[in-house]
Amino acid sequence: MAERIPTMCLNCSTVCGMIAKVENGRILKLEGNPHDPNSRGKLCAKGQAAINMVEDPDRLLYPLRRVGQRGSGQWERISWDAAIAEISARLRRLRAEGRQTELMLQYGRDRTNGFLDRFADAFGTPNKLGHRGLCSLNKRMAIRASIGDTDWDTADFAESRYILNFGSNFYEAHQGHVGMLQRFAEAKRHGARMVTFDVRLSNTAAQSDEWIPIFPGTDGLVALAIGHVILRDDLQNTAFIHDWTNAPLEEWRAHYLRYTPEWAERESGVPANTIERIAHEFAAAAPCAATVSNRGTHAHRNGFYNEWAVVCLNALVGSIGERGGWGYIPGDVNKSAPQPSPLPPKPKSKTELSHPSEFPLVNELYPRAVSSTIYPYLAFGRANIDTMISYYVNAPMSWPEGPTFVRDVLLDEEIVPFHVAIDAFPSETVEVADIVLPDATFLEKWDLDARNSYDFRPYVGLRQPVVNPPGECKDIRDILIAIGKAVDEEMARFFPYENAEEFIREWAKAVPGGLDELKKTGVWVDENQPRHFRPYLQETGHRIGDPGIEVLKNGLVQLRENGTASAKVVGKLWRGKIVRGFATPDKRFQFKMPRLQQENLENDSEQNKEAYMYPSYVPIRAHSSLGENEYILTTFKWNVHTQSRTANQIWLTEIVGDNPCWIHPLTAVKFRIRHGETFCLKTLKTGSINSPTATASLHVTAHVTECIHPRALAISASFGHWKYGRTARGRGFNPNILIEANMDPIGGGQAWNDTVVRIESLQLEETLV
Ligand SMILES: Nc1nc2c(c(=O)[nH]1)N[C@H]1C(S)=C(S)[C@@H](COP(=O)(O)OP(=O)(O)OC[C@H]3O[C@@H](n4cnc5c(=O)[nH]c(N)nc54)[C@H](O)[C@@H]3O)O[C@H]1N2
Ligand SMILES: Nc1nc2c(c(=O)[nH]1)N[C@H]1C(S)=C(S)[C@@H](COP(=O)(O)OP(=O)(O)OC[C@H]3O[C@@H](n4cnc5c(=O)[nH]c(N)nc54)[C@H](O)[C@@H]3O)O[C@H]1N2
Ligand code: SF4
Ligand SMILES: [Mo]
Repeated sequence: MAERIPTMCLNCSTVCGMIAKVENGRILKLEGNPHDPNSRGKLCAKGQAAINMVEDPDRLLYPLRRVGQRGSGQWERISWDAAIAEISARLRRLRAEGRQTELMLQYGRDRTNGFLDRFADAFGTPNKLGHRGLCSLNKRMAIRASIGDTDWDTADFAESRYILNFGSNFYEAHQGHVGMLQRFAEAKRHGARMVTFDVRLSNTAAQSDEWIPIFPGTDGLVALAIGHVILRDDLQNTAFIHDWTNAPLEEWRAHYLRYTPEWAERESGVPANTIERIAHEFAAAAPCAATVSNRGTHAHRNGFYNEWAVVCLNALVGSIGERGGWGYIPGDVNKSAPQPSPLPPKPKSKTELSHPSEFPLVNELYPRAVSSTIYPYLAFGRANIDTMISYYVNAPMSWPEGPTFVRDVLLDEEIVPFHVAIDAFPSETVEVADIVLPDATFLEKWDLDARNSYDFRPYVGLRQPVVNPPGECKDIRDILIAIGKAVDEEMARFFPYENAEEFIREWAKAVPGGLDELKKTGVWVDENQPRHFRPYLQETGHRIGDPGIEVLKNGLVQLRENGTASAKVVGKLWRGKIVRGFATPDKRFQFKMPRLQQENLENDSEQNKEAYMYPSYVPIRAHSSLGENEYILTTFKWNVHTQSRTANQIWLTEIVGDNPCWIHPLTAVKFRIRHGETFCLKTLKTGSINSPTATASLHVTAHVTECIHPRALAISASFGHWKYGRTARGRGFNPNILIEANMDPIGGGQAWNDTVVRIESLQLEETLV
């Protein structure tokens, strides 16, 4: 009889609840866990194909040490004891010499939810650096800056009536995929409508009532123009603006005045009358109206402002926190299940890697998150490291100029003297490592995990081994516990656990029934909490007249503890009650951030500088003077692949095994490129960060389709491996050869969808010859 073991998927970051049917130590089938409040018993194709990941014939099985030159592919098998001894000796020396900041821990899909922090903090390095800046940083920055409570939105799709989608492909990707699309599909059956702005006809656009192709990087301007119409025609929610935003209605009006639908049409190509209509429809559906957005909107040089402008639409119509509106609920599992002590203190040191000086707002709101700077800074001496530990990350594939510049940096032993890769597959990161440690895959390891719940109640899910890892693979926690114990006694204090399971058992004590209960159900939902609507109106429990409670002139309520001089703001007075408000300094939604006038804004007169303290449109300079043969290269996620890491999962690669370049028929005809033919993309790099000006070029195959904006091209980032495994290797193209490190100066996020490319037809060249 097959056993049914609940766990959590990690084939993408949506982390759906999963049940593994296991017999004789092999997985027969992966299904959804109906107890998961987000995914409610459903998995996507990637989740079901994760069996391929476990049984991947190319998996790493043993610790390895490089014997030839770095990158030469020559390895010897070593024991775990030898590997741990070598790594810990190096780390011990760094600590003894006070060189803690010379350890850089580089990670990608880390769902240990705190264990990597424990390791970096215990060691004493601030350089725990993820892929956040490549992923969602601009969006998270804008949300955190405007509401403070969390960095992620959770629209109440189930009860929505109207969804305005700016560049999210949640039918195929997005961090909430399965939970979002199920609920929107339900709402749609009850008459809800969705309008999608995308440069491509994604499957989300296809499932919408309207697809509006948009010129890349102009979503923010369209959102501002929608706001213009709402305010001009007096369709806003005046009470919300008055009570809950940090600027009066007149100030909103004055700012939005300049963003006319006609201007938006000129820049974005979205007809002014469409903008007018959408504004009316959105406002009429409020409060059951919400925006959703993602990398289409924010993965640009002006991404922070674009996202902020989109979020403000919800404030304008007062749909924030409402049923059917734009909600928010923290998705961090540590809020429900705090980390077990002893916890190491956070290191006080800062480096240019953890806190790059050009990004003051990011360093304040989201330290350690600007990713694109890492390799240029290492290469050009702005940062100095001795040891790099890479975990679940593939920088030579995923970073801007990964296969070229980043790979070269990683090959250079002067820049990266010692590199340990903790991976499950022979990746392009493993290629450039000195020591390789084989990790267990997510179906063989332990975590507590959760996301923002589309059911609006916090929950805790369990990831547990459903089969034993093959060879000598070990759970990342076991690896870090072993290294932590071996470095020195002081560090070992924070790793008083026998193994990963013991740590999780301790952690899970925060949940009723603990680990034993979680092992059976896979998930615990905090049913005692009210569903998280209107969180800012929740009463704090304080009353006027309570000892120490003081209401200030601006409505803020502060508490002065018995006899102490310092007071803490605990909420805001609203209609006679003390409520939580937003987690910003003045407890309101931020429509104005005066400090942004001072930040490094690219252009413009003094007059415009003032406008930049509000959500604004910052034109992308490189796009303003596009030559006739120049196009904007965008990239996207395929529904059956996650980043490039599923490319060796054969069921998925049988469905999509290539990444041709989407090109509009008008463009194709102009360059005489036919469907399926190879053509060349070229960029002139500006050298803004990676010094010398240089060109890059890439041969791609054409996917000629009307489903793309005529001035845009699109390539998925799923392929282009030169290592990784027999199924993945040699398929498709890596667009990151063309894309240079280019960050939003405010939000710090990588501008993936801004690259200007020239098309060169190989056919035309041949005819000319
Ligand atoms: N052009 C372009 N580039 C992009 C994007 C894009 O859309 N376009 N997307 C960006 C985004 S959103 C992100 S989040 C980043 C992601 O970039 P990464 O963080 O590099 O990607 P991940 O898929 O999270 O991690 C990939 C690597 O983890 C390793 N791995 C896989 N399974 C395991 C495991 O079980 N254990 C361990 N230890 N390692 C494992 C493999 O080497 C795999 O290649 O890429 C960014 N890069
Ligand atoms: N299947 C799958 N699911 C995933 C992932 C995956 O790799 N594969 N990765 C996970 C991760 S780490 C992330 S960050 C999320 C990403 O989730 P999403 O952001 O939803 O996915 P993307 O494909 O990166 O980008 C969304 C859309 O933006 C469009 N776009 C590009 N430029 C513009 C523009 O200027 N304006 C507009 N309006 N649209 C534009 C693209 O065509 C694409 O359809 O997905 C998560 N889920
Ligand atoms: S969306 Fe698919 S791949 Fe992502 S966690 Fe859910 S089932 Fe797994
Ligand atoms: Mo991402």
